[in-house]
Amino acid sequence: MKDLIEKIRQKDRRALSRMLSMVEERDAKSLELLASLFAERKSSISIGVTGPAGAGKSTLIDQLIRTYRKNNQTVAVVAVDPSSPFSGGAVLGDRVRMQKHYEDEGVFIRSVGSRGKTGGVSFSTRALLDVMNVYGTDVVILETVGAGQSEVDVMNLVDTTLVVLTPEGGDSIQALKAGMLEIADIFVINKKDRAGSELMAHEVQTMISLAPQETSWKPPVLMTLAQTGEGVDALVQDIQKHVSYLEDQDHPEIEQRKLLGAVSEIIKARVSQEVMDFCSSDAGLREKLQQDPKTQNPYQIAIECFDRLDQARLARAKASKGK
Ligand SMILES: Nc1nc2c(ncn2[C@@H]2O[C@H](COP(=O)(O)OP(=O)(O)OP(=O)(O)O)[C@@H](O)[C@H]2O)c(=O)[nH]1
Ligand SMILES: [Mg+2]
Repeated sequence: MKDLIEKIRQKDRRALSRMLSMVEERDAKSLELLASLFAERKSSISIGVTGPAGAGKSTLIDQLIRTYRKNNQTVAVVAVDPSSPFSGGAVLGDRVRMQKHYEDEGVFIRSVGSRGKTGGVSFSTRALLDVMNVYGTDVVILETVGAGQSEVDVMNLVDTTLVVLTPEGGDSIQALKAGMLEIADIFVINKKDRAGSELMAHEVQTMISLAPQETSWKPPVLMTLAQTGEGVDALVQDIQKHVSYLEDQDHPEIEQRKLLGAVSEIIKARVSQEVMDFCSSDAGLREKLQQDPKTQNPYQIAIECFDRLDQARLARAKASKGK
């Protein structure tokens, strides 16, 4: 483990990859690893990109990567989205485009799937972002499809949130209803080549002016054509403005709430995994699951699992005292 930590400090790409896998697979040692490395996080720009499916988030991120790479900045991308090009679910064109970045030493792309692990994606995402920060990439970008509360929660992990909307369909309005308005630091109306984009930008402006203003930051509304990169330079400038705005802020009560949120999320992930691991290996539970489901009571089964977990813990505690 010490060896791995040392290699990450020396910016060994393969060590980083191994550590990221350990974190994602919730290796038993990963929590200790994260704890020992946490203080070594370097300051980096962290950007969240969310919005409806197909809005052009990945295309826009591709352009952001290009821009930052031109300035010699290193970039990490974490995609929390099973259909994202980063996880290989996209059309060929996207894959070919991303392939170029995979070959670039200054770019890391990683996707987070729930993959049956308990504790939600929040924990894995947080841990991956922290590892990237320890490694020290200049920019960290998080992509999520804005489909609900869990995506909104994940956006708390980054400093600057871009909400990407398009003039197409009613998805964008739905997204605003689903809480995207509250989390946006910058609005991006993408696909400006499509009819209705000006109107969309105008509507969003109106919504912003009507929404109760909680901070002194007023989210700008930008228009982009992600396929060609049009509007991306202005976007990068606004991201920088937001980063500077945050640097001037000091909100201890928000920091405190974030810390509490982080602790409870880490505990939840660990506890739910421990309980699930125990219960799924429990012979009593397996036997019940093999019986006629109609005769079974799920609450009762859960209670019995908890009882056996308590007993196992007690036995472990006694054994360690006896040593
Ligand atoms: N016309 C037009 N098409 C675009 C633009 N930006 C992206 N697209 C296309 O829109 C489609 C979806 O783009 P993606 O970047 O995969 O969108 P996404 O938001 O990442 O999609 P998911 O990850 O599946 O939610 C692709 O076919 C892109 O080529 C744009 O500015 N104009
Ligand atoms: Mg995508």
